[in-house]
Amino acid sequence: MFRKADSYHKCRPVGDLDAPDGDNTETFPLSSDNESRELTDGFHLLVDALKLNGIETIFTLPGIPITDLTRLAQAQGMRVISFRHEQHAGNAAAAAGYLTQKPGICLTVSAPGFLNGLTALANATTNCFPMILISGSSEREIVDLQQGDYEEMDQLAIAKPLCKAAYRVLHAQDIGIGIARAIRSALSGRPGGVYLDLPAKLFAQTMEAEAGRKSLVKVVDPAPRQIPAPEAVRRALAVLKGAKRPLILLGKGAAYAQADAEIRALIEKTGIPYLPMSMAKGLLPDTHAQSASAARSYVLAEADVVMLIGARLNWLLSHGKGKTWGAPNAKQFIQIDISPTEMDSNVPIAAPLVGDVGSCVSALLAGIEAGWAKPPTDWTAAIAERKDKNLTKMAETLAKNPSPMNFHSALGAIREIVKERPDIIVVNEGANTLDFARSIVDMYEPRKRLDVGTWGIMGIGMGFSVAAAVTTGKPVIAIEGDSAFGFSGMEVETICRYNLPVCVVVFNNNGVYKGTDVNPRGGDAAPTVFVKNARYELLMQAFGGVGVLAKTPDELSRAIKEALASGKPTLINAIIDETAGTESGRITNLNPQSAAKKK
Ligand code: ADP
Ligand code: TPW
Repeated sequence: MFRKADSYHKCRPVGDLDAPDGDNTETFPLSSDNESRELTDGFHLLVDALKLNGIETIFTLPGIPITDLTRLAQAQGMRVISFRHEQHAGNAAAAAGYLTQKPGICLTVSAPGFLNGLTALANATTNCFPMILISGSSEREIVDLQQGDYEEMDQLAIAKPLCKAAYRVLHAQDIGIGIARAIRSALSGRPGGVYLDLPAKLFAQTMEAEAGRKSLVKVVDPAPRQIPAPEAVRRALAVLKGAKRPLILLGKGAAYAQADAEIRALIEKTGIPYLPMSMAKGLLPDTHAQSASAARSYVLAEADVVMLIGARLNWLLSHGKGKTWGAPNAKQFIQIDISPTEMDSNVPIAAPLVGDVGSCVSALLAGIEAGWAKPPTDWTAAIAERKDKNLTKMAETLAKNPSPMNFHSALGAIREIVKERPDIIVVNEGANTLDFARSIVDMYEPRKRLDVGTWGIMGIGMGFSVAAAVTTGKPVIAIEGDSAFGFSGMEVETICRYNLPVCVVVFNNNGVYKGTDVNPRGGDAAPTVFVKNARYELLMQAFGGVGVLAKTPDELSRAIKEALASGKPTLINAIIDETAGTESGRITNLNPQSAAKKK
């Protein structure tokens, strides 16, 4: 952990580029009479502070001033996963945070590296995933006077509005408290992204090792349980009891909370039908009798009481109002959320239950006496009828085998594989590829589905896949639109370098949404189309992985099975009919031109 202040920086430059004016080698300022005094420095304190708090992995891209930090972290036994672009390191950190309930760490260089990581930090905050973006920064004195330092930027000011909290550490003795504050901010209450600004000078600062050791902080109970008030529990139970057509809506906050057994018990004991939001799929198996996914429109419109568990009434739920939700003001909402200000954000919440999902659900369970009446059968039977009808329709569609493949036939093959291997993690992005996969590929276990989340952001694919493989050791299937894949495609090299069991399936329909647009004036290609018949599989082969071209569901299925059996990085170029799909998938209505048409 700590070492005699002798060798580390004497034998290697602090930076990884030669300083413009020559030697940039630094030595510790030891006086002759304390040659054996034990010292530590910013580099070591940072690694020690993270390890002390059980953080074992760093997602990064090296450069001045953090190169040595990445080397030291690895030398000290941390897993250091080095990416080709900071956004993907940041996305990996965010997904790791979501999967493990420990903040994922993304470490970047200053200005441009920091900015590349910032999208991921903002996205993590939007998704309520805990992560910490740690960026090296330039000399404060020069930045503040805007004198033009190497990669000069006031990073702290820029990060602040885009994350939950932002801190800067100026002195080595404050590293311990800085890391502690970052961890607690990321994890407590509503989880989110935290920015930690570390000026280059800090890393080489030395202090007495013993004082350094004492300055470190092991955070006690970083995400304290938040117990709901008893009267709030009683109110929620009363509203639930009065319901004739109750519905439970599970969101990714419920999945994050890891209260899987309690949630399942609540749903099964009450007998209430439930709908999982995209990343809550698998919290209970999608094949569960009470799942109302296949009757989604019906239950949203008809339910009279809706209990939200870790889900916001944002655009993904039409803000809790409008046509989707049936007759105006005909519903009562119960909402379980750790963030008090989430209540009444879009519509009035009749019974707010502020607390962590585990505590709130346990409190509700405790209040449900043995004689709890299950929902009226006319409600559950009406749902079952619609479900059956829609599932039969889906089965008919999946049974077709068109040539070329369409989204359904390709996803039908993946659906069967996930059914056989429910421990696989599915990463999913694109437009049609996302929307169809969400409804076709059933999930069976909690936190096995990672996708574009609250923003519907493209580019999470390879970063999330790397994080999923690294943090769980489980195989990953990344179901990617060809446009979506392009945002992080270079990270296939990262996947090969760490030999991760990731199988990327590119749904290749020659463009964004589809590949059929034509420029009416001739000349340049239309903005949404790509090079036709692109050979994405060769990208994986370039780095020693397996690349396969699949034109039929059988070929696709065989290639995925081989990837799962071998554990080798694999990319399958799945050729999809370029006329299949719709503009923007299922959110066509959000396109300005369709809004204008409606007027
Ligand atoms: P989805 O997109 O799946 O509908 P959202 O991201 O909109 O889900 O909502 C997640 C919600 O869960 C957020 O409002 C967040 O505050 C909440 N949340 C996150 N973790 C917890 C937790 N441990 N307990 C209670 N609520 C939580
Ligand atoms: C960071 C806008 C939404 S979906 C999409 C884009 C560019 C790609 C759709 O094409 P793809 O999928 O992936 O080939 P498919 O199945 O329909 O063929 N930039 C960012 N985020 C978003 N959401 C966009 C642009 C977008």
